Amino acid sequence: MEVFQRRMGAVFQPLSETCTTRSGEETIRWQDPQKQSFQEAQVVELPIVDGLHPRPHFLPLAIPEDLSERLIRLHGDPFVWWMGQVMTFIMRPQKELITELEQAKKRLGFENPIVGVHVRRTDKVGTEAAFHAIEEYMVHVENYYQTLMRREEVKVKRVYLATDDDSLLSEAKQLYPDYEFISDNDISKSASVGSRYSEHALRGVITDIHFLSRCDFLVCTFSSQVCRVGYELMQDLHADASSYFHSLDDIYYFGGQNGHNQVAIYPHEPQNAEEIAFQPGDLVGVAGNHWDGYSKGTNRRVGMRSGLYPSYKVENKVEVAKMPLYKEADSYQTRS
Ligand SMILES: Nc1nc2c(ncn2[C@@H]2O[C@H](COP(=O)(O)OP(=O)(O)O)[C@@H](O)[C@H]2O)c(=O)[nH]1
Ligand SMILES: [Mg+2]
Repeated sequence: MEVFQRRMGAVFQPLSETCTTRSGEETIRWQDPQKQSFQEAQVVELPIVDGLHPRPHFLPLAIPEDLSERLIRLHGDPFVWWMGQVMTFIMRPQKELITELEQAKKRLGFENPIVGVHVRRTDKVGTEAAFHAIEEYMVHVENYYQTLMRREEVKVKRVYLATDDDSLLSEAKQLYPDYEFISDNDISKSASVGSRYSEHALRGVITDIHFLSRCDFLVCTFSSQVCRVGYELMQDLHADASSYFHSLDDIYYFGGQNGHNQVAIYPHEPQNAEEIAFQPGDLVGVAGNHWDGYSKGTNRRVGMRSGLYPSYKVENKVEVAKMPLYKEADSYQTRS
């Protein structure tokens, strides 16, 4: 824990200038915020988000009520914008890191337009995600540039390649000689399972996430937290960057989130045994998008059976929660 705090302090500014220690007169574990013991405690210890109980309404994927009306009107995925704000704050760089990132930008020749490709391999493949060859990513990179070239002249098709597989850069360069790959192979080497917990590797992954967030479009697997953070940070730099990505696997999620629901906007009659039915207004718990026009999920009104449905027949349900300042904590709401 201390090592973690020291390392994070070396790269990011502290979350608070005044609240800098985790010790206090009353230290309690997370509990119902309406209890007096919670309100009087100086320090509340939080477990990892999956273990948080009771589960407050303001957990992801909720957005703050006071911003909700404007956010829903202006942004294609309000929660991602909100998390982008939170992450941009948490990751405010120390001076030294700013200099390092500026130097890396010059050294690597990072310039827009550029498409960010994140390829997560090593320990993830076969455990939490499937293997995807570079060709699967490059189809979407090429699509992006074909569309862009109809609007403007593109002299160089640049790709920022972030990966924990240090053999991928040379493979990509060989297969795609008409692209310019911007990538730091030493960072990929440092991301190997044996060395990724060093301070050097920490700076490497921060650098990769920083440049992914500065790309014009991301092609990656949202099963990886690395790309999801890049996508979140990206939202701070555009009015609405909610569609500036292509994920080869999962839809966007926040690890440990409360359920992700959609609302049916058109009725659906199953065309075969694999599909589910719904009526406009039904709540659909979404499990994933097959990226072929169909998503998979459960009609919460009818029961537990999950099945396929056309993705265009639903829209995201944006969860809204009160996120008051600490002094107003008695108005926190929880659900068990
Ligand atoms: N530098 C760098 N490190 C990576 C990259 N992808 C994965 N890693 C390493 O792998 C770790 C994976 O972290 P984790 O939060 O578990 O994300 P996930 O397993 O990809 O969902 C990161 O903290 C890095 O150490 C990458 O593209 N660049
Ligand atoms: Mg992981």
